[in-house]
Amino acid sequence: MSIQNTVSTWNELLETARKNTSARRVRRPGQTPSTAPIPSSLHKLPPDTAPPVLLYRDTNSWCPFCERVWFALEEKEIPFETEFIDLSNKPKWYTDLVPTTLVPAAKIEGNLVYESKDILLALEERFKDKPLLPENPEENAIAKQWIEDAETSGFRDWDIKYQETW
Ligand SMILES: N[C@@H](CCC(=O)N[C@@H](CS)C(=O)NCC(=O)O)C(=O)O
Repeated sequence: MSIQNTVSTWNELLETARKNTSARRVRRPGQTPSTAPIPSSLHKLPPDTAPPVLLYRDTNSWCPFCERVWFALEEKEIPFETEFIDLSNKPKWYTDLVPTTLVPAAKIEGNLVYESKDILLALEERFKDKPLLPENPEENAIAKQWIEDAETSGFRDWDIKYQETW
């Protein structure tokens, strides 16, 4: 078989992806990123209702601090919108808005929260239906320490610690 016959078209790849994942993406012609995931809980909102959370994240989709906030939003089934920030050319409105000028940041019902740890804790506090942290106070404290460690020691160190713990 020639190489040409083994290469899928974008549409074939899209079909394969659709069959194998429930995630849906929206096309963003002429923008970066060129596609973006559609939050799985947006459909829970009544029509013409603004989602309670606006997430500011990187255009690259590699920021681990943004990813953990995104995971939490999806796991907790919170409807949200995303605003992408180009880290190589941050807009002035963003650097004026967020004191650290880093991503992620979020507006939770209009209130600005930045630092991924603080966003995670604020989401947990405000949206209690699907808690991600354990109820047991001792376990809760350990989980919060992990959230802290992932930020201060880096994700690689935290991964090693996690594997050693379990
Ligand atoms: N402690 C911060 C770290 C965030 C962070 O380092 N974000 C990086 C992207 S992964 C960033 O905004 N970099 C842009 C810059 O340094 O100007 C948090 O947990 O939110």
